Amino acid sequence: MKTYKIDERSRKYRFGAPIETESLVINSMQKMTDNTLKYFKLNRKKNQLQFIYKMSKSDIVLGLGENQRGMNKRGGLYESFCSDDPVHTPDKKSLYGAHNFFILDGAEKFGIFVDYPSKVIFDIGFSQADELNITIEDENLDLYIIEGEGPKEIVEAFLVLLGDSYVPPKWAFGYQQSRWSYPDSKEIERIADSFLQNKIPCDAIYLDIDYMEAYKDFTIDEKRFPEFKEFVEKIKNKGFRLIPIIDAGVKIEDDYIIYEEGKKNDFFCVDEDDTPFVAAVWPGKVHFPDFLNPEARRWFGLKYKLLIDNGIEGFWNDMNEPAIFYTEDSLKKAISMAKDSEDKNLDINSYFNLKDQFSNLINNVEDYKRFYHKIDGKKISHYDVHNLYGHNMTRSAAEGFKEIDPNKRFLLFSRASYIGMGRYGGIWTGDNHSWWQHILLNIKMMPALNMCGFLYIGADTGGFSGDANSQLLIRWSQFSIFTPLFRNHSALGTRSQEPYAFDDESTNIMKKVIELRYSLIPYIYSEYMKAAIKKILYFMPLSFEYKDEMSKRVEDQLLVGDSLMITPIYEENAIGRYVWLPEDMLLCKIKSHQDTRCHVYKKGHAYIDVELEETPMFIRKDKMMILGKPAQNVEKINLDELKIIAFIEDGGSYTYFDDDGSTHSYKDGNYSEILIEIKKKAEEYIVDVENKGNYMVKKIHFEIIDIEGNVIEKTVNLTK
Ligand code: MIG
Repeated sequence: MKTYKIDERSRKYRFGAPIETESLVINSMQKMTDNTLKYFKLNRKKNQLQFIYKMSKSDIVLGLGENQRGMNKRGGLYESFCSDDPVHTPDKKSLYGAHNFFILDGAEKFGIFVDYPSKVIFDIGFSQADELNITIEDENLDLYIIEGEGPKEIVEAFLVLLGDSYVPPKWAFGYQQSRWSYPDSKEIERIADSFLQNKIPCDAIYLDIDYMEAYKDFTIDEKRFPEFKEFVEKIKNKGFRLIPIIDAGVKIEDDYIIYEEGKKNDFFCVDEDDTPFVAAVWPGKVHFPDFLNPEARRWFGLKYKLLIDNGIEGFWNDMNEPAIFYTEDSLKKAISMAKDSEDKNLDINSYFNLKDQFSNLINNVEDYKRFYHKIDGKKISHYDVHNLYGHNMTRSAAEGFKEIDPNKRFLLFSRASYIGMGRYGGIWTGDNHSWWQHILLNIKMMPALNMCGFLYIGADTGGFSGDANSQLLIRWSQFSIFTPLFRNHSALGTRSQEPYAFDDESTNIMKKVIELRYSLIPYIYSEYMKAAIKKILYFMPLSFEYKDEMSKRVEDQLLVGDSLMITPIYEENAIGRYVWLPEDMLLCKIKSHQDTRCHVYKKGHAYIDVELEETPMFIRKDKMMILGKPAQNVEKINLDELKIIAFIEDGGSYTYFDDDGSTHSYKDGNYSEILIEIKKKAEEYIVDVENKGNYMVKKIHFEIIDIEGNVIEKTVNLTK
């Protein structure tokens, strides 16, 4: 083992000669003479490394990104192995992402990143209540340990190692409508018109796999989408962007250009005999582009231009674990077994064995061991780098965009991911269900994903599989208005769940909830951009800011940005809930931007009433929330006048951020900031507003609420 110092907080331990994942962006390292591994006991066996930490009673474990169970991961067994598993029940050990970073907050405090691209097992007090155990089946590994005073400082030190976060265009903070699938241009237009008729804001409509010709990447089905370019423009003129899906597998079909080029240039993953590996997914038989090969990555990334040239400005990358429905060999084996059984009187065990042959065809781990990548001329088993596949597909797209249109921000998010992919795109959390439990899972996952460097995140609002009722969609949306990606998506064959798909009353509530999202965009965007630029968190567990014991245990409330604590309703038929207030806070219940009721709540436990049409949010003490007026889409939002609701005891400040929303020039300092300060002097409040930059607000209305609930109103006109 070799030890390197990265900076004051972070140390790297290298075992053997691991594969470079390129997940971190570290510029310098210093070899250390002190080679003792901190915190963990190392158990080294042949082909295995195991790290053991004895937990004390009060230790909590936070992180691991996209995973099941609690925000506190204690008690669970998790396996990092990107998996296309559409049934997210609590017993599942792997979902689509591999996010091997967590922090331990307790007697000792540290963060750990296991930079290993194949399976990692995290046994966090599952086998033995007080033992944390990390196991890999390999002797080669990079391990990072990050230290800091508290969980927040540790995570922020880790985010620095991850580099600059992906930033989408500003319109991607609008509401987005999806379904598998809106089958043709007529249906898409009908959806767009329904939003306009109902006056429900929306910025994007999704194209799922049926827009393609025979599920071939970068093609358009001309019958269902004739004159695609003109159609994209027509929908854009109505105020909506179209977001097509891109799948990982490339259809094997003569004269299909992507297939031909990939084959000619050896850009596909190969099998044992060096011939392109064949798997079956939606298009039937496919090859998988070797995204770990830089040339193949560049080739595929530049193909997005075929759609960009039609006016497309955003994409979602799917099936990139990669998902495999079956491989030829395994299907043949199953079929021959079925044939052999045909005339036999099967006993029950043989029957189940036969049945398993078929049900185990999908995403079979053995198949991941049967194909290879080429890295620096060396042939590497896919299994050994499995978790880097989706990451590099999304990297391929992001690097493509940079070449195609360097200063433009594109929308991009992926299903599979590895830590570090947050530089290239966002993620959605895959195929959840229209289950109330999945709202809670969504709430718990968001801060864990942020800790792993993913800022542009969200779940299928309303649930993907299963049928949603209107109440579920409303309550879920009241949470999703705070997630950077706010997209309603549902599966083939399920009940329609567009915001207007239920009764009139529900439509009206959904309209107001989505309008609230648009009112909140000045705050959400400002907080997102500050998080991206300063490498801080957007979502946080309460314990990152409040040091009381209760705040460590609360799992269904989140801090959102600098000013808000949210307490979503996630139980069916609930008309209120219990909340924990680590300090005095101001509860605002919002029915619409004209109908907001705020009350001061004292520190402690409380029960709050929240009717179906109300979205609750707490403004923290000495903090302020900034609101604009809703509009049909993000570009139509008028930011001339903003409203600030502030909850002030002694005084507080807020930095409001804005920029052009469409280019990368914020990186060169091209953005605006308004520094707002409220001070209490004697019995008076003094408001100070300093205006820097170009994207300007003309007027701010202040509603300052003091600790007794008195309201003081003020209006400030801004000058440059
Ligand atoms: O095997 O493209 O997670 O969002 O609608 C299913 C169809 C493939 C899985 C994605 C889902 C998408 C669906 N896809």
